[in-house]
Amino acid sequence: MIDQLNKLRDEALAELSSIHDLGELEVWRVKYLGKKGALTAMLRQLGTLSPEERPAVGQAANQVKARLESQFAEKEAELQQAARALAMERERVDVTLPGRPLALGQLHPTTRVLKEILDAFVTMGFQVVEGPEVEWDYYNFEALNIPKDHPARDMWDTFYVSMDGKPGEMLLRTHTSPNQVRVMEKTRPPVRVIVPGKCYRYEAIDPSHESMFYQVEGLAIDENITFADMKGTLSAFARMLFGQDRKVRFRCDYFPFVEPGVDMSIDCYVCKGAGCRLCGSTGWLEIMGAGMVHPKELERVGYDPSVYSGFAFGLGPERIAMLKSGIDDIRLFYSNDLRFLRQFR
Ligand code: 2NM
Repeated sequence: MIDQLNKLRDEALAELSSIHDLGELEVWRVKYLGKKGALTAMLRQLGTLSPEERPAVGQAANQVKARLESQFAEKEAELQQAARALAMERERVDVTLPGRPLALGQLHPTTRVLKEILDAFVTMGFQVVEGPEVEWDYYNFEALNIPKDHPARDMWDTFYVSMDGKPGEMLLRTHTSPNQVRVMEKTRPPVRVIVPGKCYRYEAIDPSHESMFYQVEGLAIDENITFADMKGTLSAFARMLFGQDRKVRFRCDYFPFVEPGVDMSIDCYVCKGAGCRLCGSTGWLEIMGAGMVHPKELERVGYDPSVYSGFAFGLGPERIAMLKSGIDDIRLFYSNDLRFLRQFR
């Protein structure tokens, strides 16, 4: 029986040496040391031995048991240590790697050019003022010399908001001028304001017309303000945005709220007048409308037109952005195509 015990020990130890993970080790433990294991079975047979044989075999059996248990414990510790090391290795972080870049947003192309436009006028002493996008018919039309039956209304069709008792009296503003009127009602000259904001028109949408767009309008009222002041201010603005060597051109235009009214163009900075696609071979790019505020406007807000005069102007930031960045379709601005928007960093 001692031979059998030694044989069992040698087999068990040989098997143990080829074990590489904790799962196999558990199988080994059950096979040799478990309740129904090989060694346990032999220990049970001790009872069948004669009293003379029993001490020697018993001692040998206990030695084998002790040996297997201690080898098992050693192997278990070794494998647990290896498993921990492996887990550590898997979770290893290379702290010297550069960080992941944050996904930074950027300003919308309209916002960017809006800031540029406002900065230019703020530099010249204008204050930025904002006002309501939903307006009364009075401020959007009547107070701007556009009475209900006047054909000029055709230039600014819009979206009407229904209001109890006053149908058709409230609307989405078609320009930011109503807010200039509000400023004049609230303050006395000198006035130097610039009014940015969203405007709305009932338009047939095409590459140069949207039903929502931005406007920047400006107003300067004081004693002795002349047409020359207007030309000087607007020329300085055009050169700040499009380059100091820009030429400017003013031509007659009609707006009901000014007299005289003009539009301003800059010489085409792409072809320098030679003619190209951007300027439609005219050599000129129209960038804004302007004029001397109509005396009736001044009277309506209580300014004496024999004492005060002034100029007003309006421009579209999307159009300015289109000219500056070579964008050929205004619809790109508000259709949320990230491929378009991400180009403006
Ligand atoms: C333009 C062109 C010309 C304008 C006039 C006024 C007001 F309220 F003072 F009468 N605000 N803006 C004006 C004048 C706007 O946009 C093309």
